[in-house]
Amino acid sequence: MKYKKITAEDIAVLEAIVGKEHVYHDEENRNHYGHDETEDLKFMPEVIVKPRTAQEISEVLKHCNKELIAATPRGAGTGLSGGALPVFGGVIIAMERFNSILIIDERNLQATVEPGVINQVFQEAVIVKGLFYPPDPASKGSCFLGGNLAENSGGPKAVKYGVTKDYVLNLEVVLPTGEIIWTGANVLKNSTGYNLTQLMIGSEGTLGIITKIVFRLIPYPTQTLLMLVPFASAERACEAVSAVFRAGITPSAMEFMERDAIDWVMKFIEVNIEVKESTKAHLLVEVDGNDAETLMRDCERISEVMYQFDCDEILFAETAAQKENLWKMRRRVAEAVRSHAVYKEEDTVVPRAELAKLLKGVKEIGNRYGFKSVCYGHAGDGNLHVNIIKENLSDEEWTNKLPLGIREIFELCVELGGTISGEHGIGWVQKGYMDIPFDEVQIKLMKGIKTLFDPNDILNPGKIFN
Ligand code: 2HG
Ligand code: ZN
Repeated sequence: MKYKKITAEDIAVLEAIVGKEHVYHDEENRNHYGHDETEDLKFMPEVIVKPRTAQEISEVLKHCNKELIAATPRGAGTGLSGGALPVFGGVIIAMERFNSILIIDERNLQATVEPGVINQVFQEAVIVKGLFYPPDPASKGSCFLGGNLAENSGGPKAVKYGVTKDYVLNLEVVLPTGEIIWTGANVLKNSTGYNLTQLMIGSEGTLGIITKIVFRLIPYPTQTLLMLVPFASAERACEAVSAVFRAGITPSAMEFMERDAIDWVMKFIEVNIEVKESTKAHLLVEVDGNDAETLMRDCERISEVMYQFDCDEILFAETAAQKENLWKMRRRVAEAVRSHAVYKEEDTVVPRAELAKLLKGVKEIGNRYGFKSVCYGHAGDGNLHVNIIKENLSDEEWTNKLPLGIREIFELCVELGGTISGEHGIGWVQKGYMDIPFDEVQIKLMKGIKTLFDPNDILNPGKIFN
């Protein structure tokens, strides 16, 4: 598909729609919007527009659809699979001016928000009313809710509370051909036709642009307890994870960090905790609720399980400061790896009880291909972030040999009953591996849906599929 290069006439049309002051084509802005948080990727847009209403987006998309101009929606640019990058140039539709929390309906425990609201801003706005929006990606301080829907984002709390899709009731969406639709209804149960709401979630900005989100909320749990559990064996740490659930406890977070992850992040954020020489990995386990007694009992039960898997002395974080410190460490691991090494991030996911086999397999594949990895992530979901470190691999090996190793890792995930992305999406970087979890029948179905929504393939083209 050849996309039309943007002309002065196109710019004039865009300025007439969104206002001259909301159209940018200077070098600095084009550079800024040419990358997201995906390691070593850059694609320059020709122009950036910052609309304020669904109607404006509708007119922009109608113009792009008529002129065959590539249009890429973008939230905060915290994505990790290149999903918001304009791989064919064209126009970036930046959603940052859609930044209002429109309604917090305390009677129905619902909220209507715009996609450019930052995750943590929304969380804090409902907590003050005793309400809770649980999905908490590591980037929650900067990522937009619209981007969280685009990638069906997760985060540590997903293990107990589920992921973004579990909180969405209804969406206002602008289609690539300009129509503005609502996908559902503001109800907790809905069995009315195909589920267009869930189809939009995780569609990575390729089926339509979300302009309003109706979320369901739950009561806010007032208390938490947090434990950092050291292990002399990373595999034993992974084996302990599913045993906790079999013991009848659902923690509100169950994170895994290999030794390098914790060493590098302590150096990166200048926080220090005692780590024994023999420690190879940690689990960070949180329980939440409203009754301190129950939480203490849950922690005792979890500790018993952990000791059955040969953990070392467990660190209990009871004060807010101690908890804050441990979470800060976990949330900053990705940045610490980024600052420490050239790396490639893989967002593997398997059934929880297969985690140890996955970790073992990743290390074995790494030995055979000569690459080191630092693994951490949401062990409770079976979601392991494998950060492959370039270190002494040559550029040639990094570019041509490593993809073969990544392919073996993904084949192992599928063999273990898993798939190739738990929360970061496919976007641009993983599309070459889509033949591993899917056959041509499934891919054909997905491409058919894309063509139905976007017949001229102008919305976020080049993503998810080859
Ligand atoms: C996390 O869990 C985020 O820390 C980022 O999903 C993971 O960048 C990464 O590898
Ligand atoms: Zn993650």
